[in-house]
Amino acid sequence: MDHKSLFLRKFLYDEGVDPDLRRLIHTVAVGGKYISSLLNAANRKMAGTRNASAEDQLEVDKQADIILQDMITALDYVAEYASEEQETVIKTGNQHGKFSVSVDPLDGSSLIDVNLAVGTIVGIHPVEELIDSGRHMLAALYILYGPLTTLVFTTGNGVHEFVLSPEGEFVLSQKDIKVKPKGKIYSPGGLRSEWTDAHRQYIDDLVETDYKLRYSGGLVPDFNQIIMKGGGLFSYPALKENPEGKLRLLFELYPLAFLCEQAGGMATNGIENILDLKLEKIHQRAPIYIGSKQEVEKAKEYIKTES
Ligand code: AFP
Repeated sequence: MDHKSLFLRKFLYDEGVDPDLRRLIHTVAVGGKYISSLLNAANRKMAGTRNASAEDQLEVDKQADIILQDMITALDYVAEYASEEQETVIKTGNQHGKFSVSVDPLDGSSLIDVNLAVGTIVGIHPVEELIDSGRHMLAALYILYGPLTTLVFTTGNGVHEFVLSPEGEFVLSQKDIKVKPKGKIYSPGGLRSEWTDAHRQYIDDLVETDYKLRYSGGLVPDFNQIIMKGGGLFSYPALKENPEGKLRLLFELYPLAFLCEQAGGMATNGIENILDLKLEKIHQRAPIYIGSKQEVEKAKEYIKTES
């Protein structure tokens, strides 16, 4: 490793990030290392069976949730832990708790058995704001478990990517990542037969203007590709039978919307900005169009014809 490599902890310190927020982000990063090694263990295909010590093999997404819950709730400045894997918010009872943390421990876990990339998504809110909107977020990050394990985060001062080195450190790989006003790739979301007319017309417009289809079925790798390829459009739309779509506002959409806006992009449910949507319940879903401003604005034009 180049001796000038910038580790995550040093980068956060140099950026002047609040010390407790620095420690929380680093704790999540360490949890990501444990999850990365969990995914590389052969036993992931043995879930539902019993290991040598007759312990039940948990699904990896539940194992990932246990890792992150144990590490995050042990921090005395964390007040609440909300997980996509759990029905209710865990209140730590910490007297000095100042952060509420939302976690999608392992998004896309159904893709693991076909060896496709999956990810962890984390949002960090001031304790008094978790169940409100996304506008007060202090930090957002995702960890992508692919050929490399990468961590992409923002604390409201740009978007930066770190890669997990063989030595086990997250090392800065890209600083101040930006999304261009217009991209070349799109992810349409859902089943075509379930799309509304407005969504279908919008996607057909992108196809007719030579956008390339990029869709793995994993939100984190698909969104990461939009960010790292400099732009484009990811969508999971309102569906005829499910007008709220599939993706969860608190656990998935708020963090990615914060990251995308920090990278100069945009995120909407077709009508309002994602970060302005009011959260009424923790497993609330919402449609999403996220990525380059031009594509997202165009989506709003199509969707408003339907509302
Ligand atoms: P799983 O977590 O059940 O694998 O779903 C992954 C996901 O929530 C998200 O990662 C994808 O963007 C979306 O589903 C893909 O959904 P479709 O398979 O309906 O396109």
